[in-house]
Amino acid sequence: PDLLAAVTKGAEPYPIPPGKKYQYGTAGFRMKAAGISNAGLDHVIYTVGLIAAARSKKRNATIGVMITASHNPADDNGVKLVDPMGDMLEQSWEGLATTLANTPNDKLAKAYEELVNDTLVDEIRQLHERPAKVVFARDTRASGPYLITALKAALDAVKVEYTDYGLLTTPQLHYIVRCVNTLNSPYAFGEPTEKGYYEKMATAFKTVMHGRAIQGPLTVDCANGVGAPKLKELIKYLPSGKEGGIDIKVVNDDVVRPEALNLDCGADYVKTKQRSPPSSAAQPGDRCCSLDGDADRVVYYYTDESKTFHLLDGDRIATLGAVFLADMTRVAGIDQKLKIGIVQTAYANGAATEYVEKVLKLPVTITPTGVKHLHHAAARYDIGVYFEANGHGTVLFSDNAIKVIKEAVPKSPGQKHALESLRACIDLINQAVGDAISDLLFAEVVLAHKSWTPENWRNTYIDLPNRLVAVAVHDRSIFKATDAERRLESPKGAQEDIDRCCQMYVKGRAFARASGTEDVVRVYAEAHSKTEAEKLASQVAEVIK
Ligand code: NG1
Ligand code: ZN
Repeated sequence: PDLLAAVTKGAEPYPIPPGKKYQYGTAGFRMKAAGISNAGLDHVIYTVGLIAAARSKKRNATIGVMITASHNPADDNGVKLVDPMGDMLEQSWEGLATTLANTPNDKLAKAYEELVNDTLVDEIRQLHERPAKVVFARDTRASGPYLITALKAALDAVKVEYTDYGLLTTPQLHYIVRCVNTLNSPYAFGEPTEKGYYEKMATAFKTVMHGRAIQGPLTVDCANGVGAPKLKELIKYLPSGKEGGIDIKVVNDDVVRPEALNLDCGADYVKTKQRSPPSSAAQPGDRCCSLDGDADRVVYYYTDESKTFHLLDGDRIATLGAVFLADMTRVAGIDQKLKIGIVQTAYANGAATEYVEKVLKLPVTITPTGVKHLHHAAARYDIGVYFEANGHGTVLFSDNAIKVIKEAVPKSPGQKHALESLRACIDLINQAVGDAISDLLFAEVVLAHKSWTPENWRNTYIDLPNRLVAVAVHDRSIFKATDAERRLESPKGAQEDIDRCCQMYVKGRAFARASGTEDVVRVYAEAHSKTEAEKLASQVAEVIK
């Protein structure tokens, strides 16, 4: 009863504004935070504190809470929950989080009690007694510190032990959660500190590099977000170009002016506008990449001698990584024991899919949009490489793969080198979640091994011209997709119309699906020329309107 009174009391400063409806979406809760109490994000965060406590009791493990709105404008903010192994909150709990967020303060204590009671019926007594632990962090947004106050109020009310990690990238928090929960186990992930993260990555990087230097500097656009100070910190642990390592130039690192975040820079800008940030001083041929506001997405790009911009997106990073890992397992003589595959969504360029299947001869799985779908599909391979075209992804190694790689006995110096590289890749790649900083180091390592320029990388296959448009519709809920979102099953007849449009073009492929994060239907189209891809996209948009 004391506890429940505390929940009600603690919630007082954070009432739910009238008429608000919240939904735990693909990326947690996200909304405008300017005039926070108008949007009620503080109320949402308070309820997320309660959910984190209940989830921690249920799983008997530490749960993570990250306050960020990723690539969204500086005025927005949001929150996502991290499950014990550093993965995203289990889907069945998203509904519970939504219900609690929509509960007014006077009913919150009761709702929390029911939540804890219902989640594990036969352990009711222990569950309320069970200690809970939560760790949290935030990105650089101005609204972050206030929202942390709301989160702490909830955790204090339900007497949960917590650690405030201050500013972190989203993947760093996922890393910490996994480390805390695997400490002293055979699956220990690392030291649960920021320093532990840098040391693990730097050690792995040095091992895979074998003293080989990376040619030319890499320019990293940090979207004026939390990735900037964190990448600068990591650089202190990495060998420089002269020492057989890498030279990284950090740009768009202004975290002092909050409004600069994601403004005319960052991964989302580069991917959607298909151009370099206007502030870029890169010269033709320079290797560049852009992170998003919480550093869980990365895309590469360069301009050629004629100043034409070339994007090397998530599909490219996936194929680059898969080529390297497949080569290394072959050299190490363990390729017969490991099933390597790539996971994409329908937004992957058709040329990328064809390259993987026909040239690399690796299997491809297509899943619905959203990294949780890709992550689960990748876990079915021994080495599963997954990326969304927009740059969110990573590589997963199965327990079997880790065992095979760790236990293999080399029969030659070549095999020894390959096995050491594979072992280091297991550490270099943040398997908890897609991590821009870890992904870019991995991409750099592969480019160095192959002595590839960005142009060599681009020449592995040429993207089909494509067009992505957002179509405003009256009610997007009538658009029901099937077959990994590549076909519409409703409204009736729409898919037949789309098929007819596609048949009119060489290499024509198009699909329409309702967005999970915005009130629009997205139409993607590709064809063998730019004009045709654009025509196809507008024809399909007409079908949808
Ligand atoms: P929606 O709005 O459902 O298309 C977008 C991105 C996803 C993913 C999520 C989560 C595209 C086409 N879609 O999803 O890839 O990143 O946001 O942030 O880029
Ligand atoms: Zn992000």
